[in-house]
Amino acid sequence: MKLNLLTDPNQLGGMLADSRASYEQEEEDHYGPGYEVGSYTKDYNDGPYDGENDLNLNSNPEGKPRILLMGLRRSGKSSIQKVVFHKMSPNETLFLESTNKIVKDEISNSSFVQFQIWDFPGQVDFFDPNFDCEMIFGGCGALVFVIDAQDDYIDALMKLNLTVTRAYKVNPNIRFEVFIHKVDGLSDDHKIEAQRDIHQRANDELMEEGFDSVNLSFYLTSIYDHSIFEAFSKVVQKLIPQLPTLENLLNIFVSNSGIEKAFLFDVVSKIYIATDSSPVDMQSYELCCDMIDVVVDISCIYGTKEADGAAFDHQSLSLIKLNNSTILYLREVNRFLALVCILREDHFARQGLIDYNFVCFRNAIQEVFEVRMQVQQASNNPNPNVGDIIQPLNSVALKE
Ligand SMILES: Nc1nc2c(ncn2[C@@H]2O[C@H](COP(=O)(O)OP(=O)(O)OP(=O)(O)O)[C@@H](O)[C@H]2O)c(=O)[nH]1
Ligand SMILES: [Mg+2]
Repeated sequence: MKLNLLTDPNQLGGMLADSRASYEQEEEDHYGPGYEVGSYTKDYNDGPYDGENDLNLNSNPEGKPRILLMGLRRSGKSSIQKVVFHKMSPNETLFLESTNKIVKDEISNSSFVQFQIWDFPGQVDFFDPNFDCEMIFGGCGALVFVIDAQDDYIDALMKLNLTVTRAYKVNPNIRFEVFIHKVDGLSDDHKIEAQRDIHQRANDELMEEGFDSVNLSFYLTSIYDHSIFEAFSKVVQKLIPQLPTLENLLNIFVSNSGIEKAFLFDVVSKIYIATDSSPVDMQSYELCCDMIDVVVDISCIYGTKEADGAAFDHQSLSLIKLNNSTILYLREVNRFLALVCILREDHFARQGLIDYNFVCFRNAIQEVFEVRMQVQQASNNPNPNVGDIIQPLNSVALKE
């Protein structure tokens, strides 16, 4: 049997050249030719910048990409932030106190995905002179508005409208994401109906006020299942300028290796930063999330304590056979990222091919970020000499 193999490395080289060209074009389209890439990766962490790969998201003028969490009191904002980024168990959120000032959380120290989340108090008042709209919305990448679907949502819709129109006037580039939250208490029919109703009312109101060009995205979420991770994955993905390139690489990898679905995961947060273009079904995503938990837990218990005791390192690799002839296959991509694939057992007979293609894929990802680093270097230093560019590139090479 013959599969459409990627046995010729030049094939991948060609592919990479294409995706790089498109990446550079995207970069221009996204920011315009004069856009200066922020240098936040160097000053963002408390510790010294170690030159490892990281993903500089769509950032604000100070170089710090920001996601705002807004919504009425008790809608679940702090719970979302704690569950997704601080591994709090959903039941513990029952004891969270109401937030009374803006809480800024830097998701940067351990995670590949680097940004700030600002958790707002529910009673925030835009007309308060202390509320600096320019500062808050000016450098914001995404605004997540949380609506409690178990409660009457008329007040929440009014607040949503006020928030969106305020923010849009200051910064029309913000992405507006509406989480219809706590849907764990709703039947399937009720969920769909709530989403339809909220979608319609929110959009109608914006149209009436002349904000036709504002685009709201809606998600059904709950901290009691994986839906909140899935929704946050999508929010974060929209802020990653390299996303089309990553998807392209995943598509090529998947189609040449007989794989059904592949996710590129940020291991710490378990949000996926990219996947191939076949539709995502929730069950596959949940399986892959669970696999990461299994790998990290087993490594914590049985792993050797070398390499600063991290549960996820360059040797992380795992294979789980399910009882329905499906295989889950996890490989480390770099310090923060893992590729998790779902494939049929008979396709795994060609593991050599998959492993070879994986190495090509990992190198390609590496090159994407090298281009990114070059762009950053060049814009930080308008008159670079060769040494300035080559030196940092060496430091991001993967430790094999
Ligand atoms: N059933 C259910 N309850 C949730 C969910 N998310 C949060 N909650 C509960 O909602 C309550 C309020 O959560 P918080 O995270 O404190 O809400 P908040 O929006 O930060 O509230 P303020 O800080 O007062 O603005 C807590 O008791 C949570 O346990 C969910 O997905 N489902
Ligand atoms: Mg709160």
